[in-house]
Amino acid sequence: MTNKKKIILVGPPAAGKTTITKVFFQKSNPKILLEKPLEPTRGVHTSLFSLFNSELGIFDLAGQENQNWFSKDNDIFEHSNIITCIFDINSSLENITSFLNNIIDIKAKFDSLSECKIFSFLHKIDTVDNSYLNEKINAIKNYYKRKFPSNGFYMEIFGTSIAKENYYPTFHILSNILISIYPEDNASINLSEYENIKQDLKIIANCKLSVKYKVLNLSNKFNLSFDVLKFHLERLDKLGMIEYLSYKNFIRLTYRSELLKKDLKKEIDDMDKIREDNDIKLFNIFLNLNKIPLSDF
Ligand SMILES: Nc1nc2c(ncn2[C@@H]2O[C@H](COP(=O)(O)OP(=O)(O)O)[C@@H](O)[C@H]2O)c(=O)[nH]1
Ligand SMILES: [Mg+2]
Repeated sequence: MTNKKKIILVGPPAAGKTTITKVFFQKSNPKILLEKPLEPTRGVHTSLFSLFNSELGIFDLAGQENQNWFSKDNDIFEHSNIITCIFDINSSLENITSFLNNIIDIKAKFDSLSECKIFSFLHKIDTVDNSYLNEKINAIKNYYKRKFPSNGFYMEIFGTSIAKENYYPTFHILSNILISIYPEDNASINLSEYENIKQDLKIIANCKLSVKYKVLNLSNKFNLSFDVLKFHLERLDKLGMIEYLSYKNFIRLTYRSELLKKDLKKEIDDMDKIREDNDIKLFNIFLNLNKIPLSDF
């Protein structure tokens, strides 16, 4: 049996938990999810993946049922590797800390959570300015310094959002959190895979947005054999970077690529410097992530 990893997303209703899961783990278009809100989640929404020889469960807990998660149903938290608490950045300090206090109590209650890491996202930072975000983070940190003056309570707090300018920074935060529960060598990238990812990125960098490309022609454009090109296109499709059109005879870059392209050009010119780059790590993680049917878990 491979090992199991468990990540919980929890927070007040309408904070953005389901949106985050859908946008980053299910390739949903962030533009559409900002315009067309989702139905509130009922109970727990579970997504299962395989990643680096583990079974990874991501549990999105309905905010409407928080009182149950904190009382009679609190065994849902057992054996979590990570609990990510998601708040609307505009929530009051009092609401945020009283929610976090419940999570701290739960962590203390279960032995299986002794190694569990707690993170907080102050989400929807696109609705505030940077100074407000920093003030809020400091206010939360100061509250916990006062509450636990001796040993403290260490928790990383991030500002997140699915809006255009925050999309990749947030994606990188999530990837780094995800990778933090795996041994380092699991996620190391060998030279041939590094070259593969470099080629994936070159295809994105050198295709224009909104243009339909004939797959046959791309083989010439990138000087790749048809099979090698197809290999890269399958990877880019898996990452949600391209979409296939006309029975896979054509491709087009997606909105995910559009957001990535903004920073990509300068990196591509200096590829050797980006071995440790966040985008390479992100590609590596999400290329290794495979959805598994619920019944197999
Ligand atoms: N401005 C803004 N709104 C967001 C963001 N993420 C989610 N939302 C909105 O927040 C609302 C609640 O999202 P949802 O994912 O259903 O929240 P949940 O109850 O925590 O699962 C929806 O209307 C989303 O469009 C974001 O990054 N910025
Ligand atoms: Mg939800």
